[in-house]
Amino acid sequence: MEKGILEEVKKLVVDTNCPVESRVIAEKICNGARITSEEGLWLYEHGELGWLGMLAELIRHQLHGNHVYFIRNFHIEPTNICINKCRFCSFSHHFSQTHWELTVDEILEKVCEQPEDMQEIHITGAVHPDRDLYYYGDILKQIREIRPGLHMKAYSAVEMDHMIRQAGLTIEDGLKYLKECGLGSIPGGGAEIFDETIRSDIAGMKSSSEMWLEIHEKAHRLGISSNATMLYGHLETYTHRIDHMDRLRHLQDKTKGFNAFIPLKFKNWNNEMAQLPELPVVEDMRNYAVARIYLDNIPHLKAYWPAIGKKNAQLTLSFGVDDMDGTINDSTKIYSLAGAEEQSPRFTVSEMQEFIHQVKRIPVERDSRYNPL
Ligand code: V47
Repeated sequence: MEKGILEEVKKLVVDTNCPVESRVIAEKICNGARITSEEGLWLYEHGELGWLGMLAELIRHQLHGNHVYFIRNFHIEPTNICINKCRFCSFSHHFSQTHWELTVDEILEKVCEQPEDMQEIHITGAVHPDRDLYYYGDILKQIREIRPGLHMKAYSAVEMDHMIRQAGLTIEDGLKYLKECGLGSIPGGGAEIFDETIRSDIAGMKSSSEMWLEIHEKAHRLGISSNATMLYGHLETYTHRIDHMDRLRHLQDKTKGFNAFIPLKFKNWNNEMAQLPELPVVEDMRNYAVARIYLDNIPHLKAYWPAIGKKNAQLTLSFGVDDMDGTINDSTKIYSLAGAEEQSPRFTVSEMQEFIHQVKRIPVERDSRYNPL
């Protein structure tokens, strides 16, 4: 398959009927060279869906062959009480007016309910005003006691910024402490869009882009890997998306600590930005493809299927995606509250395998470090 695509791409390189920009970009991709931010912007502005998909698939195939990764995982969302007032958020107490917080015992109970073969817990939620590093560190320690083999991907950089400041520590010492408590990696949430003007409009009170990047950089230097997200399809332009990915690509050149990039499509239910229409699926697929092409140094491109629905997630496998997040086990509400079609997101392992087989790919169950199991 790769050979077929490579031949097609090579034809494009010499096809003088194609715009010169597309030939230059195709040639770079054939040679494994990096595209510039201007070229990235050109892809967004002029790249036709099938053409972008072909380029992204070539890269994906060179990196991962026909494998599609997935993990047995579940989420814990500790609270919806939040100091931030992000206008796109349907989860926090600000819009719903209902306040809740799980007790530590309730969290531990949820962990105990999960099957023994669970690989990863993903903990993220709102930024509670009163909880600090030691509170959240204790949760990790207690989960580790119950399930020593469970990888803990916990607390977005935005949550960490607040909890570490509450405890009066430096970012570095805070991260070291969480690592001692059992933190395995950091989820990609809170990145939203790095452009400072758009960020302050949609998420004005949230930690800055600089702080998000600083926390991930410091974590990588301490040997803690992480993911990166991008919230798209709201007020941002293509230039803002390229700027966002460019900041990630730059950091990744320095640290190599990002495992996966996860585009997150803005969903418009029950939030202060509900008047904005959601993007058409074609735009989602173009966005996945450009991300795969632009982020040449982040190994995995992940589709978060609870956000876009199972059918669309299956389509992303033809636009550069190699990672289908996880089985989830109906444990997250962030997207169902924002209007995602998956109101009780859940895949059994055999359903996930069948889902991947349907598009003629090979399902590979992985651990949190992408080792095949
Ligand atoms: O930062 C919140 C997004 C993120 C909406 O690291 C919304 O493996 C769209 O980061 N419409 C949290 N998006 C979730 C997250 C994540 C998800 C899956 C996997 C990983 C990983 C990380 O959810 C927030 C924000 O960008 N979000 N509300 C909304 N209405």
